[in-house]
Amino acid sequence: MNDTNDAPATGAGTDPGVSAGADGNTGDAGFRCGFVAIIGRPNVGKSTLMNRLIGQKLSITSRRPQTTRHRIAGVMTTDRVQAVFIDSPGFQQRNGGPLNRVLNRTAQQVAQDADVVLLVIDAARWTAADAQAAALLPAGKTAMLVLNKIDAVPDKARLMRIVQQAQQVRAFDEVVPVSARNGKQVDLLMRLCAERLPLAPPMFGPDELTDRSERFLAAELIREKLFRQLGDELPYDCTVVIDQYEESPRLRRIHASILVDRDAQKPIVIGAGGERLKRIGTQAREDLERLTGSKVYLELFVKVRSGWADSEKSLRAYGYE
Ligand SMILES: Nc1nc2c(ncn2[C@@H]2O[C@H](COP(=O)(O)OP(=O)(O)OP(=O)(O)O)[C@@H](O)[C@H]2O)c(=O)[nH]1
Ligand SMILES: [Mg+2]
Repeated sequence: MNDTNDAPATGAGTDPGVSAGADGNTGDAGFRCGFVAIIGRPNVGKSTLMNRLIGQKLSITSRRPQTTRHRIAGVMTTDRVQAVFIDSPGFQQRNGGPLNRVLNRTAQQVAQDADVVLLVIDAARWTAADAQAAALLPAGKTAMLVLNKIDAVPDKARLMRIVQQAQQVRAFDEVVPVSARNGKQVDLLMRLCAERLPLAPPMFGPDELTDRSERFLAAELIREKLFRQLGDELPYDCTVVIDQYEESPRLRRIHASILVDRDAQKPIVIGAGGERLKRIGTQAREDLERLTGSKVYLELFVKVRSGWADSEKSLRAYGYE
């Protein structure tokens, strides 16, 4: 299965429309800067939304739940505001193994540290998992309900019912229906976020897009291709590590390993005659060349590391916070 239904990242918010600060200041004194956490259950489109908000394909997305495993910042800067969006792993209602525990802790921490929290839900329904995520939002924090995927919900009366259900769990400061896929109302969401950020100087340089290294983004892009190529065939216990990353101005030479949990999973990743691994490599290389603006030489290996996701200690060794 090849999941290519990714939203094109054309960018919504070149101008989030914050004029002077609330105190009427202009210039540096009126500059707003802060963190916007993107929270919600798996697969509601959090990463697609962040990419759309910042106008870049930064966070990986796929049709499968639990695509995002690491918090990642996406920075949007204008001459008046800097919004630092934090994409987080989808919030799990079931208490699964160590990986789920770590992912939930990450999501909760992200919400705690933010100036504004966006609870993203699928506009088609309000689920018990949404209610649980809403109930866990820190009290007293600016929180907005984002109903995503409105392109797929023709019945607008349904949205009203969902909003009522959500408001019973948490009094949201704003309710914003959007489509991360086609960008509808994402500029409005950007404006509402910007208005709520505190008056503060920028934390990132004007051209900085993320807090993550190129090496991290490379591993994530390979994992995205793996997820998209494998569909439902492989359980979640695979990850990607970068073994070697050589950087010169016009070339990146990268060796990466895909770690699977069991011997039997290896041929699934490699595919008949190595076809699948080759496709994963080609697609990842193309994305990496776009991201780095340089030529990329990518070599992929598949290795068995039994139990890599079985304990929090080994998860830490593989970069999970
Ligand atoms: N129709 C439609 N689909 C969308 C929209 N936004 C995202 N999707 C799709 O929803 C799926 C999940 O998107 P992601 O952005 O990976 O979702 P996520 O919430 O980050 O998922 P996790 O990282 O697993 O928690 C992908 O197939 C997206 O293409 C939207 O506005 N409309
Ligand atoms: Mg995600």
